[in-house]
Amino acid sequence: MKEISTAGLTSAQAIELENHYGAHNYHPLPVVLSKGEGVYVWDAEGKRYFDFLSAYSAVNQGHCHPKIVDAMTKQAKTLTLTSRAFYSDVLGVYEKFMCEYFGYDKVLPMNTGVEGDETALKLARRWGYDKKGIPENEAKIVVCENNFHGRTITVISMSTDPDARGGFGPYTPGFITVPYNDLQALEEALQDPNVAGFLVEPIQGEAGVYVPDDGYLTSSFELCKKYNVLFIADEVQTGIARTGKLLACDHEDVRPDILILGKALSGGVYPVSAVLADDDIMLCIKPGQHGSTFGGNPVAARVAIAALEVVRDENLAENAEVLGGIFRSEMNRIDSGMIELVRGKGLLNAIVIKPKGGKSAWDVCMKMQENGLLAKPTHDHIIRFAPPLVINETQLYEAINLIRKSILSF
Ligand code: IF1
Repeated sequence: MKEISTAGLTSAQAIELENHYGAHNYHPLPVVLSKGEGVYVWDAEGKRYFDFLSAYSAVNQGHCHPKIVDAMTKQAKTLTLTSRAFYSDVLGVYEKFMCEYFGYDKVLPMNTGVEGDETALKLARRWGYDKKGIPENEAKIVVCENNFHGRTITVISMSTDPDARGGFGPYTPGFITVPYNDLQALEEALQDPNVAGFLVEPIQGEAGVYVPDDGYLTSSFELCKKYNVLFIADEVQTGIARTGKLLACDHEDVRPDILILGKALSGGVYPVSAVLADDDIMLCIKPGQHGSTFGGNPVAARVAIAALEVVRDENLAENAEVLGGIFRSEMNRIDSGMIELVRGKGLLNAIVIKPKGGKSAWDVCMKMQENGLLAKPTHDHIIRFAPPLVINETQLYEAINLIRKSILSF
Protein backbone atom coordinates (compact mmCIF):
# COMPACT_ATOMS: atom_id res chain seq x y z
CA MET A 1 0.00 0.00 0.00
CA LYS A 2 1.14 3.52 -0.77
CA GLU A 3 2.19 5.52 2.24
CA ILE A 4 -0.53 8.04 3.01
CA SER A 5 -1.10 10.12 6.10
CA THR A 6 -4.42 11.83 6.79
CA ALA A 7 -2.67 15.20 6.58
CA GLY A 8 -1.86 14.86 2.91
CA LEU A 9 -4.89 12.89 1.80
CA THR A 10 -6.62 14.08 -1.36
CA SER A 11 -10.39 13.73 -1.64
CA ALA A 12 -9.99 10.97 -4.21
CA GLN A 13 -7.69 9.00 -1.90
CA ALA A 14 -10.03 9.39 1.07
CA ILE A 15 -13.00 8.15 -0.96
CA GLU A 16 -10.97 5.23 -2.29
CA LEU A 17 -9.96 4.21 1.24
CA GLU A 18 -13.56 4.26 2.48
CA ASN A 19 -14.75 2.29 -0.51
CA HIS A 20 -12.06 -0.30 -0.09
CA TYR A 21 -12.07 -0.81 3.67
CA GLY A 22 -15.43 0.43 4.89
CA ALA A 23 -18.69 -1.49 4.77
CA HIS A 24 -20.88 -0.24 1.96
CA ASN A 25 -23.84 0.80 4.08
CA TYR A 26 -23.92 4.42 2.85
CA HIS A 27 -23.99 6.31 -0.42
CA PRO A 28 -22.41 9.68 0.43
CA LEU A 29 -22.16 12.73 -1.78
CA PRO A 30 -18.63 12.75 -3.25
CA VAL A 31 -17.24 15.38 -0.90
CA VAL A 32 -14.53 14.74 1.69
CA LEU A 33 -14.69 17.05 4.69
CA SER A 34 -11.68 17.86 6.76
CA LYS A 35 -12.63 20.91 8.83
CA GLY A 36 -15.70 22.63 10.24
CA GLU A 37 -16.46 25.92 11.94
CA GLY A 38 -19.90 27.35 12.62
CA VAL A 39 -22.07 27.01 9.51
CA TYR A 40 -19.12 26.10 7.27
CA VAL A 41 -17.19 22.96 6.41
CA TRP A 42 -14.08 22.65 4.23
CA ASP A 43 -13.08 19.77 1.98
CA ALA A 44 -9.67 18.20 1.71
CA GLU A 45 -8.69 20.67 -1.02
CA GLY A 46 -9.69 23.65 1.09
CA LYS A 47 -12.96 24.51 -0.64
CA ARG A 48 -15.55 25.97 1.72
CA TYR A 49 -19.23 24.94 1.85
CA PHE A 50 -22.34 25.92 3.74
CA ASP A 51 -23.37 22.81 5.66
CA PHE A 52 -27.13 22.49 5.14
CA LEU A 53 -27.34 19.03 6.65
CA SER A 54 -25.70 19.70 10.03
CA ALA A 55 -25.05 15.98 10.48
CA TYR A 56 -28.80 15.35 10.38
CA SER A 57 -29.41 18.12 12.94
CA ALA A 58 -26.74 17.02 15.40
CA VAL A 59 -24.67 20.15 14.79
CA ASN A 60 -27.39 22.70 15.62
CA GLN A 61 -24.87 24.75 17.63
CA GLY A 62 -22.48 24.93 14.64
CA HIS A 63 -19.33 22.96 13.95
CA CYS A 64 -16.70 22.85 16.69
CA HIS A 65 -18.48 25.34 18.94
CA PRO A 66 -15.64 26.58 21.18
CA LYS A 67 -17.68 26.46 24.37
CA ILE A 68 -18.69 22.83 23.79
CA VAL A 69 -15.24 21.73 22.64
CA ASP A 70 -13.71 23.43 25.71
CA ALA A 71 -16.10 21.63 28.03
CA MET A 72 -15.22 18.34 26.35
CA THR A 73 -11.45 18.72 26.35
CA LYS A 74 -11.36 20.00 29.92
CA GLN A 75 -13.35 17.04 31.19
CA ALA A 76 -11.44 14.63 28.94
CA LYS A 77 -8.23 15.61 30.72
CA THR A 78 -9.80 15.07 34.14
CA LEU A 79 -12.02 11.98 34.07
CA THR A 80 -13.64 10.34 31.05
CA LEU A 81 -15.46 7.24 32.20
CA THR A 82 -16.40 5.62 35.47
CA SER A 83 -19.16 3.28 34.29
CA ARG A 84 -22.33 3.35 36.36
CA ALA A 85 -20.83 0.95 38.86
CA PHE A 86 -19.65 4.11 40.65
CA TYR A 87 -21.00 7.62 41.08
CA SER A 88 -19.27 10.55 39.41
CA ASP A 89 -19.19 14.16 40.54
CA VAL A 90 -20.57 15.28 37.17
CA LEU A 91 -23.53 13.00 36.46
CA GLY A 92 -25.84 14.29 39.19
CA VAL A 93 -25.08 17.89 38.22
CA TYR A 94 -25.98 17.04 34.63
CA GLU A 95 -29.16 15.19 35.62
CA LYS A 96 -30.36 18.13 37.72
CA PHE A 97 -29.57 20.51 34.87
CA MET A 98 -31.49 18.33 32.37
CA CYS A 99 -34.54 17.90 34.58
CA GLU A 100 -34.76 21.64 35.18
CA TYR A 101 -34.06 22.54 31.56
CA PHE A 102 -36.79 20.28 30.16
CA GLY A 103 -39.13 20.16 33.14
CA TYR A 104 -39.17 16.48 34.13
CA ASP A 105 -38.59 14.57 37.38
CA LYS A 106 -35.94 12.23 36.02
CA VAL A 107 -33.55 11.63 33.14
CA LEU A 108 -32.01 8.38 31.91
CA PRO A 109 -28.77 9.00 29.99
CA MET A 110 -27.80 6.94 26.94
CA ASN A 111 -25.53 7.58 23.93
CA THR A 112 -27.20 7.28 20.54
CA GLY A 113 -30.66 8.21 19.40
CA VAL A 114 -31.73 4.64 18.78
CA GLU A 115 -30.74 3.71 22.33
CA GLY A 116 -33.01 6.50 23.49
CA ASP A 117 -35.86 4.97 21.51
CA GLU A 118 -35.10 1.49 22.82
CA THR A 119 -35.05 2.88 26.36
CA ALA A 120 -38.42 4.56 25.84
CA LEU A 121 -39.91 1.32 24.50
CA LYS A 122 -38.68 -0.66 27.51
CA LEU A 123 -39.93 2.03 29.86
CA ALA A 124 -43.36 2.10 28.22
CA ARG A 125 -43.71 -1.69 28.32
CA ARG A 126 -42.63 -1.78 31.94
CA TRP A 127 -45.11 0.97 32.85
CA GLY A 128 -47.77 -0.95 30.92
CA TYR A 129 -47.25 -4.05 33.05
CA ASP A 130 -46.64 -2.38 36.41
CA LYS A 131 -49.10 0.52 36.25
CA LYS A 132 -51.67 -0.12 33.54
CA GLY A 133 -52.01 -3.81 34.35
CA ILE A 134 -51.37 -5.20 30.89
CA PRO A 135 -50.96 -9.01 31.05
CA GLU A 136 -47.35 -10.21 30.83
CA ASN A 137 -45.79 -10.16 27.35
CA GLU A 138 -48.91 -8.61 25.82
CA ALA A 139 -47.87 -4.94 25.71
CA LYS A 140 -48.16 -3.11 22.40
CA ILE A 141 -46.77 0.17 21.17
CA VAL A 142 -48.55 2.17 18.47
CA VAL A 143 -46.18 3.66 15.86
CA CYS A 144 -46.64 5.60 12.64
CA GLU A 145 -46.17 4.64 9.02
CA ASN A 146 -42.95 6.00 7.52
CA ASN A 147 -41.40 6.48 10.94
CA PHE A 148 -37.66 6.61 11.47
CA HIS A 149 -36.28 5.81 14.91
CA GLY A 150 -32.92 4.21 14.15
CA ARG A 151 -31.35 0.94 13.13
CA THR A 152 -31.57 -1.77 15.81
CA ILE A 153 -33.58 -4.93 15.16
CA THR A 154 -36.40 -3.82 17.46
CA VAL A 155 -36.54 -0.34 16.01
CA ILE A 156 -36.54 -1.56 12.40
CA SER A 157 -39.30 -3.93 13.45
CA MET A 158 -41.45 -0.79 13.75
CA SER A 159 -40.36 0.50 10.35
CA THR A 160 -42.42 0.42 7.17
CA ASP A 161 -39.43 1.32 4.96
CA PRO A 162 -38.36 -1.74 2.93
CA ASP A 163 -34.73 -0.53 2.83
CA ALA A 164 -34.45 -0.07 6.57
CA ARG A 165 -36.34 -3.25 7.44
CA GLY A 166 -36.28 -5.73 4.59
CA GLY A 167 -34.20 -8.86 4.92
CA PHE A 168 -33.36 -8.40 8.59
CA GLY A 169 -36.12 -10.48 10.15
CA PRO A 170 -37.34 -12.11 12.31
CA TYR A 171 -38.77 -8.97 13.82
CA THR A 172 -39.68 -7.92 17.35
CA PRO A 173 -43.44 -8.25 17.86
CA GLY A 174 -45.69 -5.88 19.77
CA PHE A 175 -46.16 -2.95 17.41
CA ILE A 176 -49.29 -1.57 15.79
CA THR A 177 -48.75 0.72 12.80
CA VAL A 178 -51.15 3.55 11.98
CA PRO A 179 -50.91 6.20 9.27
CA TYR A 180 -49.17 9.40 10.43
CA ASN A 181 -51.39 12.42 10.91
CA ASP A 182 -54.54 10.27 11.12
CA LEU A 183 -56.37 10.73 14.42
CA GLN A 184 -59.18 8.33 13.64
CA ALA A 185 -56.78 5.46 12.94
CA LEU A 186 -54.89 6.36 16.11
CA GLU A 187 -58.04 6.29 18.24
CA GLU A 188 -59.02 2.88 16.90
CA ALA A 189 -55.58 1.51 17.75
CA LEU A 190 -55.53 3.03 21.24
CA GLN A 191 -58.77 1.24 22.15
CA ASP A 192 -56.82 -2.01 22.46
CA PRO A 193 -56.38 -2.28 26.25
CA ASN A 194 -52.89 -3.74 25.83
CA VAL A 195 -51.48 -0.59 24.27
CA ALA A 196 -48.87 0.97 26.56
CA GLY A 197 -47.54 3.79 24.42
CA PHE A 198 -47.81 5.86 21.26
CA LEU A 199 -44.41 6.66 19.78
CA VAL A 200 -44.33 9.58 17.36
CA GLU A 201 -41.98 12.03 15.66
CA PRO A 202 -43.54 15.54 15.97
CA ILE A 203 -42.30 16.10 12.42
CA GLN A 204 -41.29 13.04 10.40
CA GLY A 205 -37.68 13.71 9.41
CA GLU A 206 -36.54 10.75 7.34
CA ALA A 207 -39.97 10.53 5.68
CA GLY A 208 -39.06 13.89 4.10
CA VAL A 209 -39.76 16.54 6.74
CA TYR A 210 -43.44 15.72 6.84
CA VAL A 211 -45.20 18.27 9.07
CA PRO A 212 -48.53 17.05 10.51
CA ASP A 213 -51.68 19.17 10.56
CA ASP A 214 -51.93 21.82 13.28
CA GLY A 215 -53.48 20.20 16.32
CA TYR A 216 -52.37 16.67 15.51
CA LEU A 217 -50.00 16.49 18.46
CA THR A 218 -52.48 18.02 20.90
CA SER A 219 -55.29 15.74 19.78
CA SER A 220 -53.15 12.62 19.79
CA PHE A 221 -51.88 13.53 23.27
CA GLU A 222 -55.50 13.90 24.44
CA LEU A 223 -56.42 10.56 22.89
CA CYS A 224 -53.53 8.96 24.76
CA LYS A 225 -54.87 10.41 28.01
CA LYS A 226 -58.37 9.15 27.21
CA TYR A 227 -57.12 5.58 26.81
CA ASN A 228 -54.40 5.67 29.49
CA VAL A 229 -51.57 5.35 26.99
CA LEU A 230 -48.17 7.05 27.23
CA PHE A 231 -47.44 9.73 24.65
CA ILE A 232 -43.81 9.22 23.64
CA ALA A 233 -42.12 11.88 21.51
CA ASP A 234 -39.01 11.07 19.51
CA GLU A 235 -37.42 14.53 19.37
CA VAL A 236 -34.00 13.16 18.45
CA GLN A 237 -34.08 15.17 15.23
CA THR A 238 -36.75 17.81 15.90
CA GLY A 239 -35.65 18.75 19.41
CA ILE A 240 -33.08 21.24 20.73
CA ALA A 241 -34.32 24.35 18.87
CA ARG A 242 -34.31 22.90 15.35
CA THR A 243 -37.94 23.71 14.55
CA GLY A 244 -38.02 27.16 16.15
CA LYS A 245 -38.92 26.07 19.68
CA LEU A 246 -36.84 24.12 22.18
CA LEU A 247 -38.98 21.07 21.33
CA ALA A 248 -41.23 20.60 18.32
CA CYS A 249 -43.99 19.55 20.77
CA ASP A 250 -43.78 23.06 22.26
CA HIS A 251 -45.47 24.41 19.12
CA GLU A 252 -48.64 22.78 20.42
CA ASP A 253 -47.85 23.04 24.14
CA VAL A 254 -47.79 19.28 24.41
CA ARG A 255 -45.64 17.83 27.18
CA PRO A 256 -44.78 14.23 26.25
CA ASP A 257 -45.00 11.56 28.96
CA ILE A 258 -41.68 10.25 27.66
CA LEU A 259 -39.29 12.52 25.77
CA ILE A 260 -36.39 11.15 23.70
CA LEU A 261 -33.45 13.43 22.82
CA GLY A 262 -30.19 12.83 20.98
CA LYS A 263 -28.13 14.37 18.19
CA ALA A 264 -27.86 18.11 19.08
CA LEU A 265 -27.96 17.31 22.79
CA SER A 266 -24.18 17.22 22.34
CA GLY A 267 -23.85 19.79 19.55
CA GLY A 268 -22.48 16.96 17.46
CA VAL A 269 -19.18 16.53 19.25
CA TYR A 270 -19.98 13.27 21.00
CA PRO A 271 -22.84 10.73 21.08
CA VAL A 272 -25.24 11.81 23.85
CA SER A 273 -28.88 10.83 24.14
CA ALA A 274 -31.40 11.01 26.95
CA VAL A 275 -34.87 9.92 27.94
CA LEU A 276 -36.91 12.11 30.26
CA ALA A 277 -40.04 11.23 32.23
CA ASP A 278 -41.68 11.81 35.59
CA ASP A 279 -41.23 9.49 38.57
CA ASP A 280 -44.44 7.55 38.05
CA ILE A 281 -42.99 6.27 34.77
CA MET A 282 -39.23 6.42 35.17
CA LEU A 283 -39.13 4.59 38.48
CA CYS A 284 -40.74 1.55 36.85
CA ILE A 285 -37.21 0.61 35.79
CA LYS A 286 -35.23 -0.69 38.75
CA PRO A 287 -31.47 -1.17 39.30
CA GLY A 288 -30.02 -3.76 36.96
CA GLN A 289 -32.85 -3.59 34.44
CA HIS A 290 -31.36 -1.12 31.96
CA GLY A 291 -28.15 0.78 31.32
CA SER A 292 -25.08 1.38 29.22
CA THR A 293 -21.32 1.45 29.83
CA PHE A 294 -20.95 4.93 28.39
CA GLY A 295 -24.35 6.45 29.20
CA GLY A 296 -24.03 9.53 31.39
CA ASN A 297 -20.22 9.49 31.40
CA PRO A 298 -18.48 12.65 32.63
CA VAL A 299 -17.48 13.86 29.17
CA ALA A 300 -21.00 13.35 27.79
CA ALA A 301 -22.47 15.13 30.80
CA ARG A 302 -20.20 18.18 30.48
CA VAL A 303 -20.70 18.30 26.73
CA ALA A 304 -24.50 18.19 27.00
CA ILE A 305 -24.61 20.93 29.64
CA ALA A 306 -22.45 23.17 27.43
CA ALA A 307 -24.46 22.34 24.32
CA LEU A 308 -27.75 23.26 26.01
CA GLU A 309 -26.27 26.45 27.46
CA VAL A 310 -25.28 27.49 23.95
CA VAL A 311 -28.85 26.89 22.73
CA ARG A 312 -30.18 29.18 25.46
CA ASP A 313 -27.43 31.83 25.49
CA GLU A 314 -27.41 32.24 21.71
CA ASN A 315 -31.21 32.17 21.32
CA LEU A 316 -31.04 29.42 18.74
CA ALA A 317 -34.75 28.59 18.87
CA GLU A 318 -35.73 32.19 18.11
CA ASN A 319 -33.14 32.36 15.33
CA ALA A 320 -34.47 29.15 13.79
CA GLU A 321 -38.03 30.46 13.96
CA VAL A 322 -37.24 33.78 12.24
CA LEU A 323 -34.76 32.53 9.65
CA GLY A 324 -36.93 29.50 8.87
CA GLY A 325 -39.74 31.83 7.84
CA ILE A 326 -37.39 33.72 5.53
CA PHE A 327 -36.03 30.48 4.07
CA ARG A 328 -39.44 29.04 3.14
CA SER A 329 -40.73 32.27 1.65
CA GLU A 330 -37.55 32.70 -0.45
CA MET A 331 -37.74 29.08 -1.62
CA ASN A 332 -41.35 29.61 -2.63
CA ARG A 333 -40.29 32.63 -4.70
CA ILE A 334 -37.83 30.66 -6.84
CA ASP A 335 -39.40 30.54 -10.26
CA SER A 336 -38.63 26.96 -11.30
CA GLY A 337 -40.86 24.09 -12.34
CA MET A 338 -38.52 21.82 -10.39
CA ILE A 339 -39.80 22.98 -7.01
CA GLU A 340 -43.05 21.18 -6.38
CA LEU A 341 -43.44 22.01 -2.72
CA VAL A 342 -41.64 23.66 0.18
CA ARG A 343 -42.39 22.51 3.72
CA GLY A 344 -40.95 22.53 7.20
CA LYS A 345 -40.79 24.35 10.50
CA GLY A 346 -38.05 26.57 11.83
CA LEU A 347 -34.81 25.51 10.15
CA LEU A 348 -35.94 21.95 9.42
CA ASN A 349 -37.16 22.25 5.85
CA ALA A 350 -37.43 20.31 2.64
CA ILE A 351 -38.24 20.95 -0.97
CA VAL A 352 -39.94 18.35 -3.08
CA ILE A 353 -38.26 18.18 -6.48
CA LYS A 354 -40.09 17.50 -9.71
CA PRO A 355 -37.51 15.86 -12.00
CA LYS A 356 -36.77 17.89 -15.12
CA GLY A 357 -35.03 16.60 -18.24
CA GLY A 358 -33.90 13.49 -16.33
CA LYS A 359 -32.42 15.64 -13.54
CA SER A 360 -33.39 14.62 -10.00
CA ALA A 361 -32.81 15.74 -6.41
CA TRP A 362 -29.39 14.06 -6.49
CA ASP A 363 -28.36 16.21 -9.49
CA VAL A 364 -29.54 19.34 -7.70
CA CYS A 365 -27.43 18.38 -4.67
CA MET A 366 -24.40 17.77 -6.91
CA LYS A 367 -24.88 21.20 -8.47
CA MET A 368 -25.22 22.82 -5.04
CA GLN A 369 -22.03 21.08 -3.95
CA GLU A 370 -20.26 22.57 -6.97
CA ASN A 371 -21.63 25.97 -5.96
CA GLY A 372 -20.54 25.61 -2.32
CA LEU A 373 -23.53 24.28 -0.38
CA LEU A 374 -24.06 20.77 0.98
CA ALA A 375 -27.44 19.10 1.35
CA LYS A 376 -28.62 15.54 0.92
CA PRO A 377 -31.54 14.09 -0.98
CA THR A 378 -33.93 11.74 0.76
CA HIS A 379 -36.29 9.37 -1.08
CA ASP A 380 -35.03 10.40 -4.56
CA HIS A 381 -37.20 13.49 -4.87
CA ILE A 382 -36.83 15.41 -1.59
CA ILE A 383 -33.97 17.64 -0.44
CA ARG A 384 -33.66 18.39 3.24
CA PHE A 385 -32.28 21.78 4.30
CA ALA A 386 -31.14 22.02 7.91
CA PRO A 387 -28.26 24.46 8.46
CA PRO A 388 -26.64 24.93 11.87
CA LEU A 389 -28.91 27.19 13.91
CA VAL A 390 -26.08 29.68 14.49
CA ILE A 391 -26.50 30.82 10.88
CA ASN A 392 -27.16 34.58 10.61
CA GLU A 393 -29.40 36.42 8.16
CA THR A 394 -26.57 37.49 5.82
CA GLN A 395 -25.28 33.95 5.61
CA LEU A 396 -28.79 32.62 5.05
CA TYR A 397 -29.38 34.96 2.09
CA GLU A 398 -26.00 33.96 0.65
CA ALA A 399 -26.97 30.31 0.95
CA ILE A 400 -30.40 30.96 -0.57
CA ASN A 401 -28.68 32.55 -3.57
CA LEU A 402 -26.54 29.43 -4.03
CA ILE A 403 -29.61 27.19 -3.87
CA ARG A 404 -31.52 29.42 -6.31
CA LYS A 405 -28.61 29.56 -8.73
CA SER A 406 -28.23 25.76 -8.59
CA ILE A 407 -31.90 25.03 -9.24
CA LEU A 408 -32.21 27.64 -11.99
CA SER A 409 -29.22 26.10 -13.80
CA PHE A 410 -31.43 23.20 -14.89
C1 IF1 B 1 -28.30 7.41 9.68
C2 IF1 B 1 -32.48 9.94 8.26
C3 IF1 B 1 -32.18 11.81 9.73
C4 IF1 B 1 -33.92 10.00 13.99
C5 IF1 B 1 -34.98 9.95 14.89
C6 IF1 B 1 -33.87 8.33 16.18
C7 IF1 B 1 -32.77 8.33 15.34
C8 IF1 B 1 -32.79 9.18 14.22
C9 IF1 B 1 -36.18 10.81 14.69
C10 IF1 B 1 -31.60 7.44 15.63
C11 IF1 B 1 -31.67 9.17 13.31
C12 IF1 B 1 -30.63 9.58 11.29
C13 IF1 B 1 -29.59 8.55 11.42
C14 IF1 B 1 -28.80 8.70 10.16
C15 IF1 B 1 -29.67 9.32 9.16
C16 IF1 B 1 -30.68 10.00 9.98
C17 IF1 B 1 -31.78 10.62 9.36
F1 IF1 B 1 -31.99 10.35 7.11
F2 IF1 B 1 -32.44 8.65 8.32
F3 IF1 B 1 -33.72 10.34 8.31
F4 IF1 B 1 -31.68 12.42 10.70
F5 IF1 B 1 -33.06 12.42 9.07
N1 IF1 B 1 -34.93 9.11 15.95
N2 IF1 B 1 -31.63 9.78 12.23
O1 IF1 B 1 -33.97 10.81 12.91
O2 IF1 B 1 -30.50 8.14 16.08
O3 IF1 B 1 -29.13 6.15 16.64
O4 IF1 B 1 -28.60 7.45 14.60
O5 IF1 B 1 -28.19 8.43 16.87
O6 IF1 B 1 -27.27 7.48 8.99
O7 IF1 B 1 -28.90 6.36 9.94
P1 IF1 B 1 -29.03 7.50 16.04
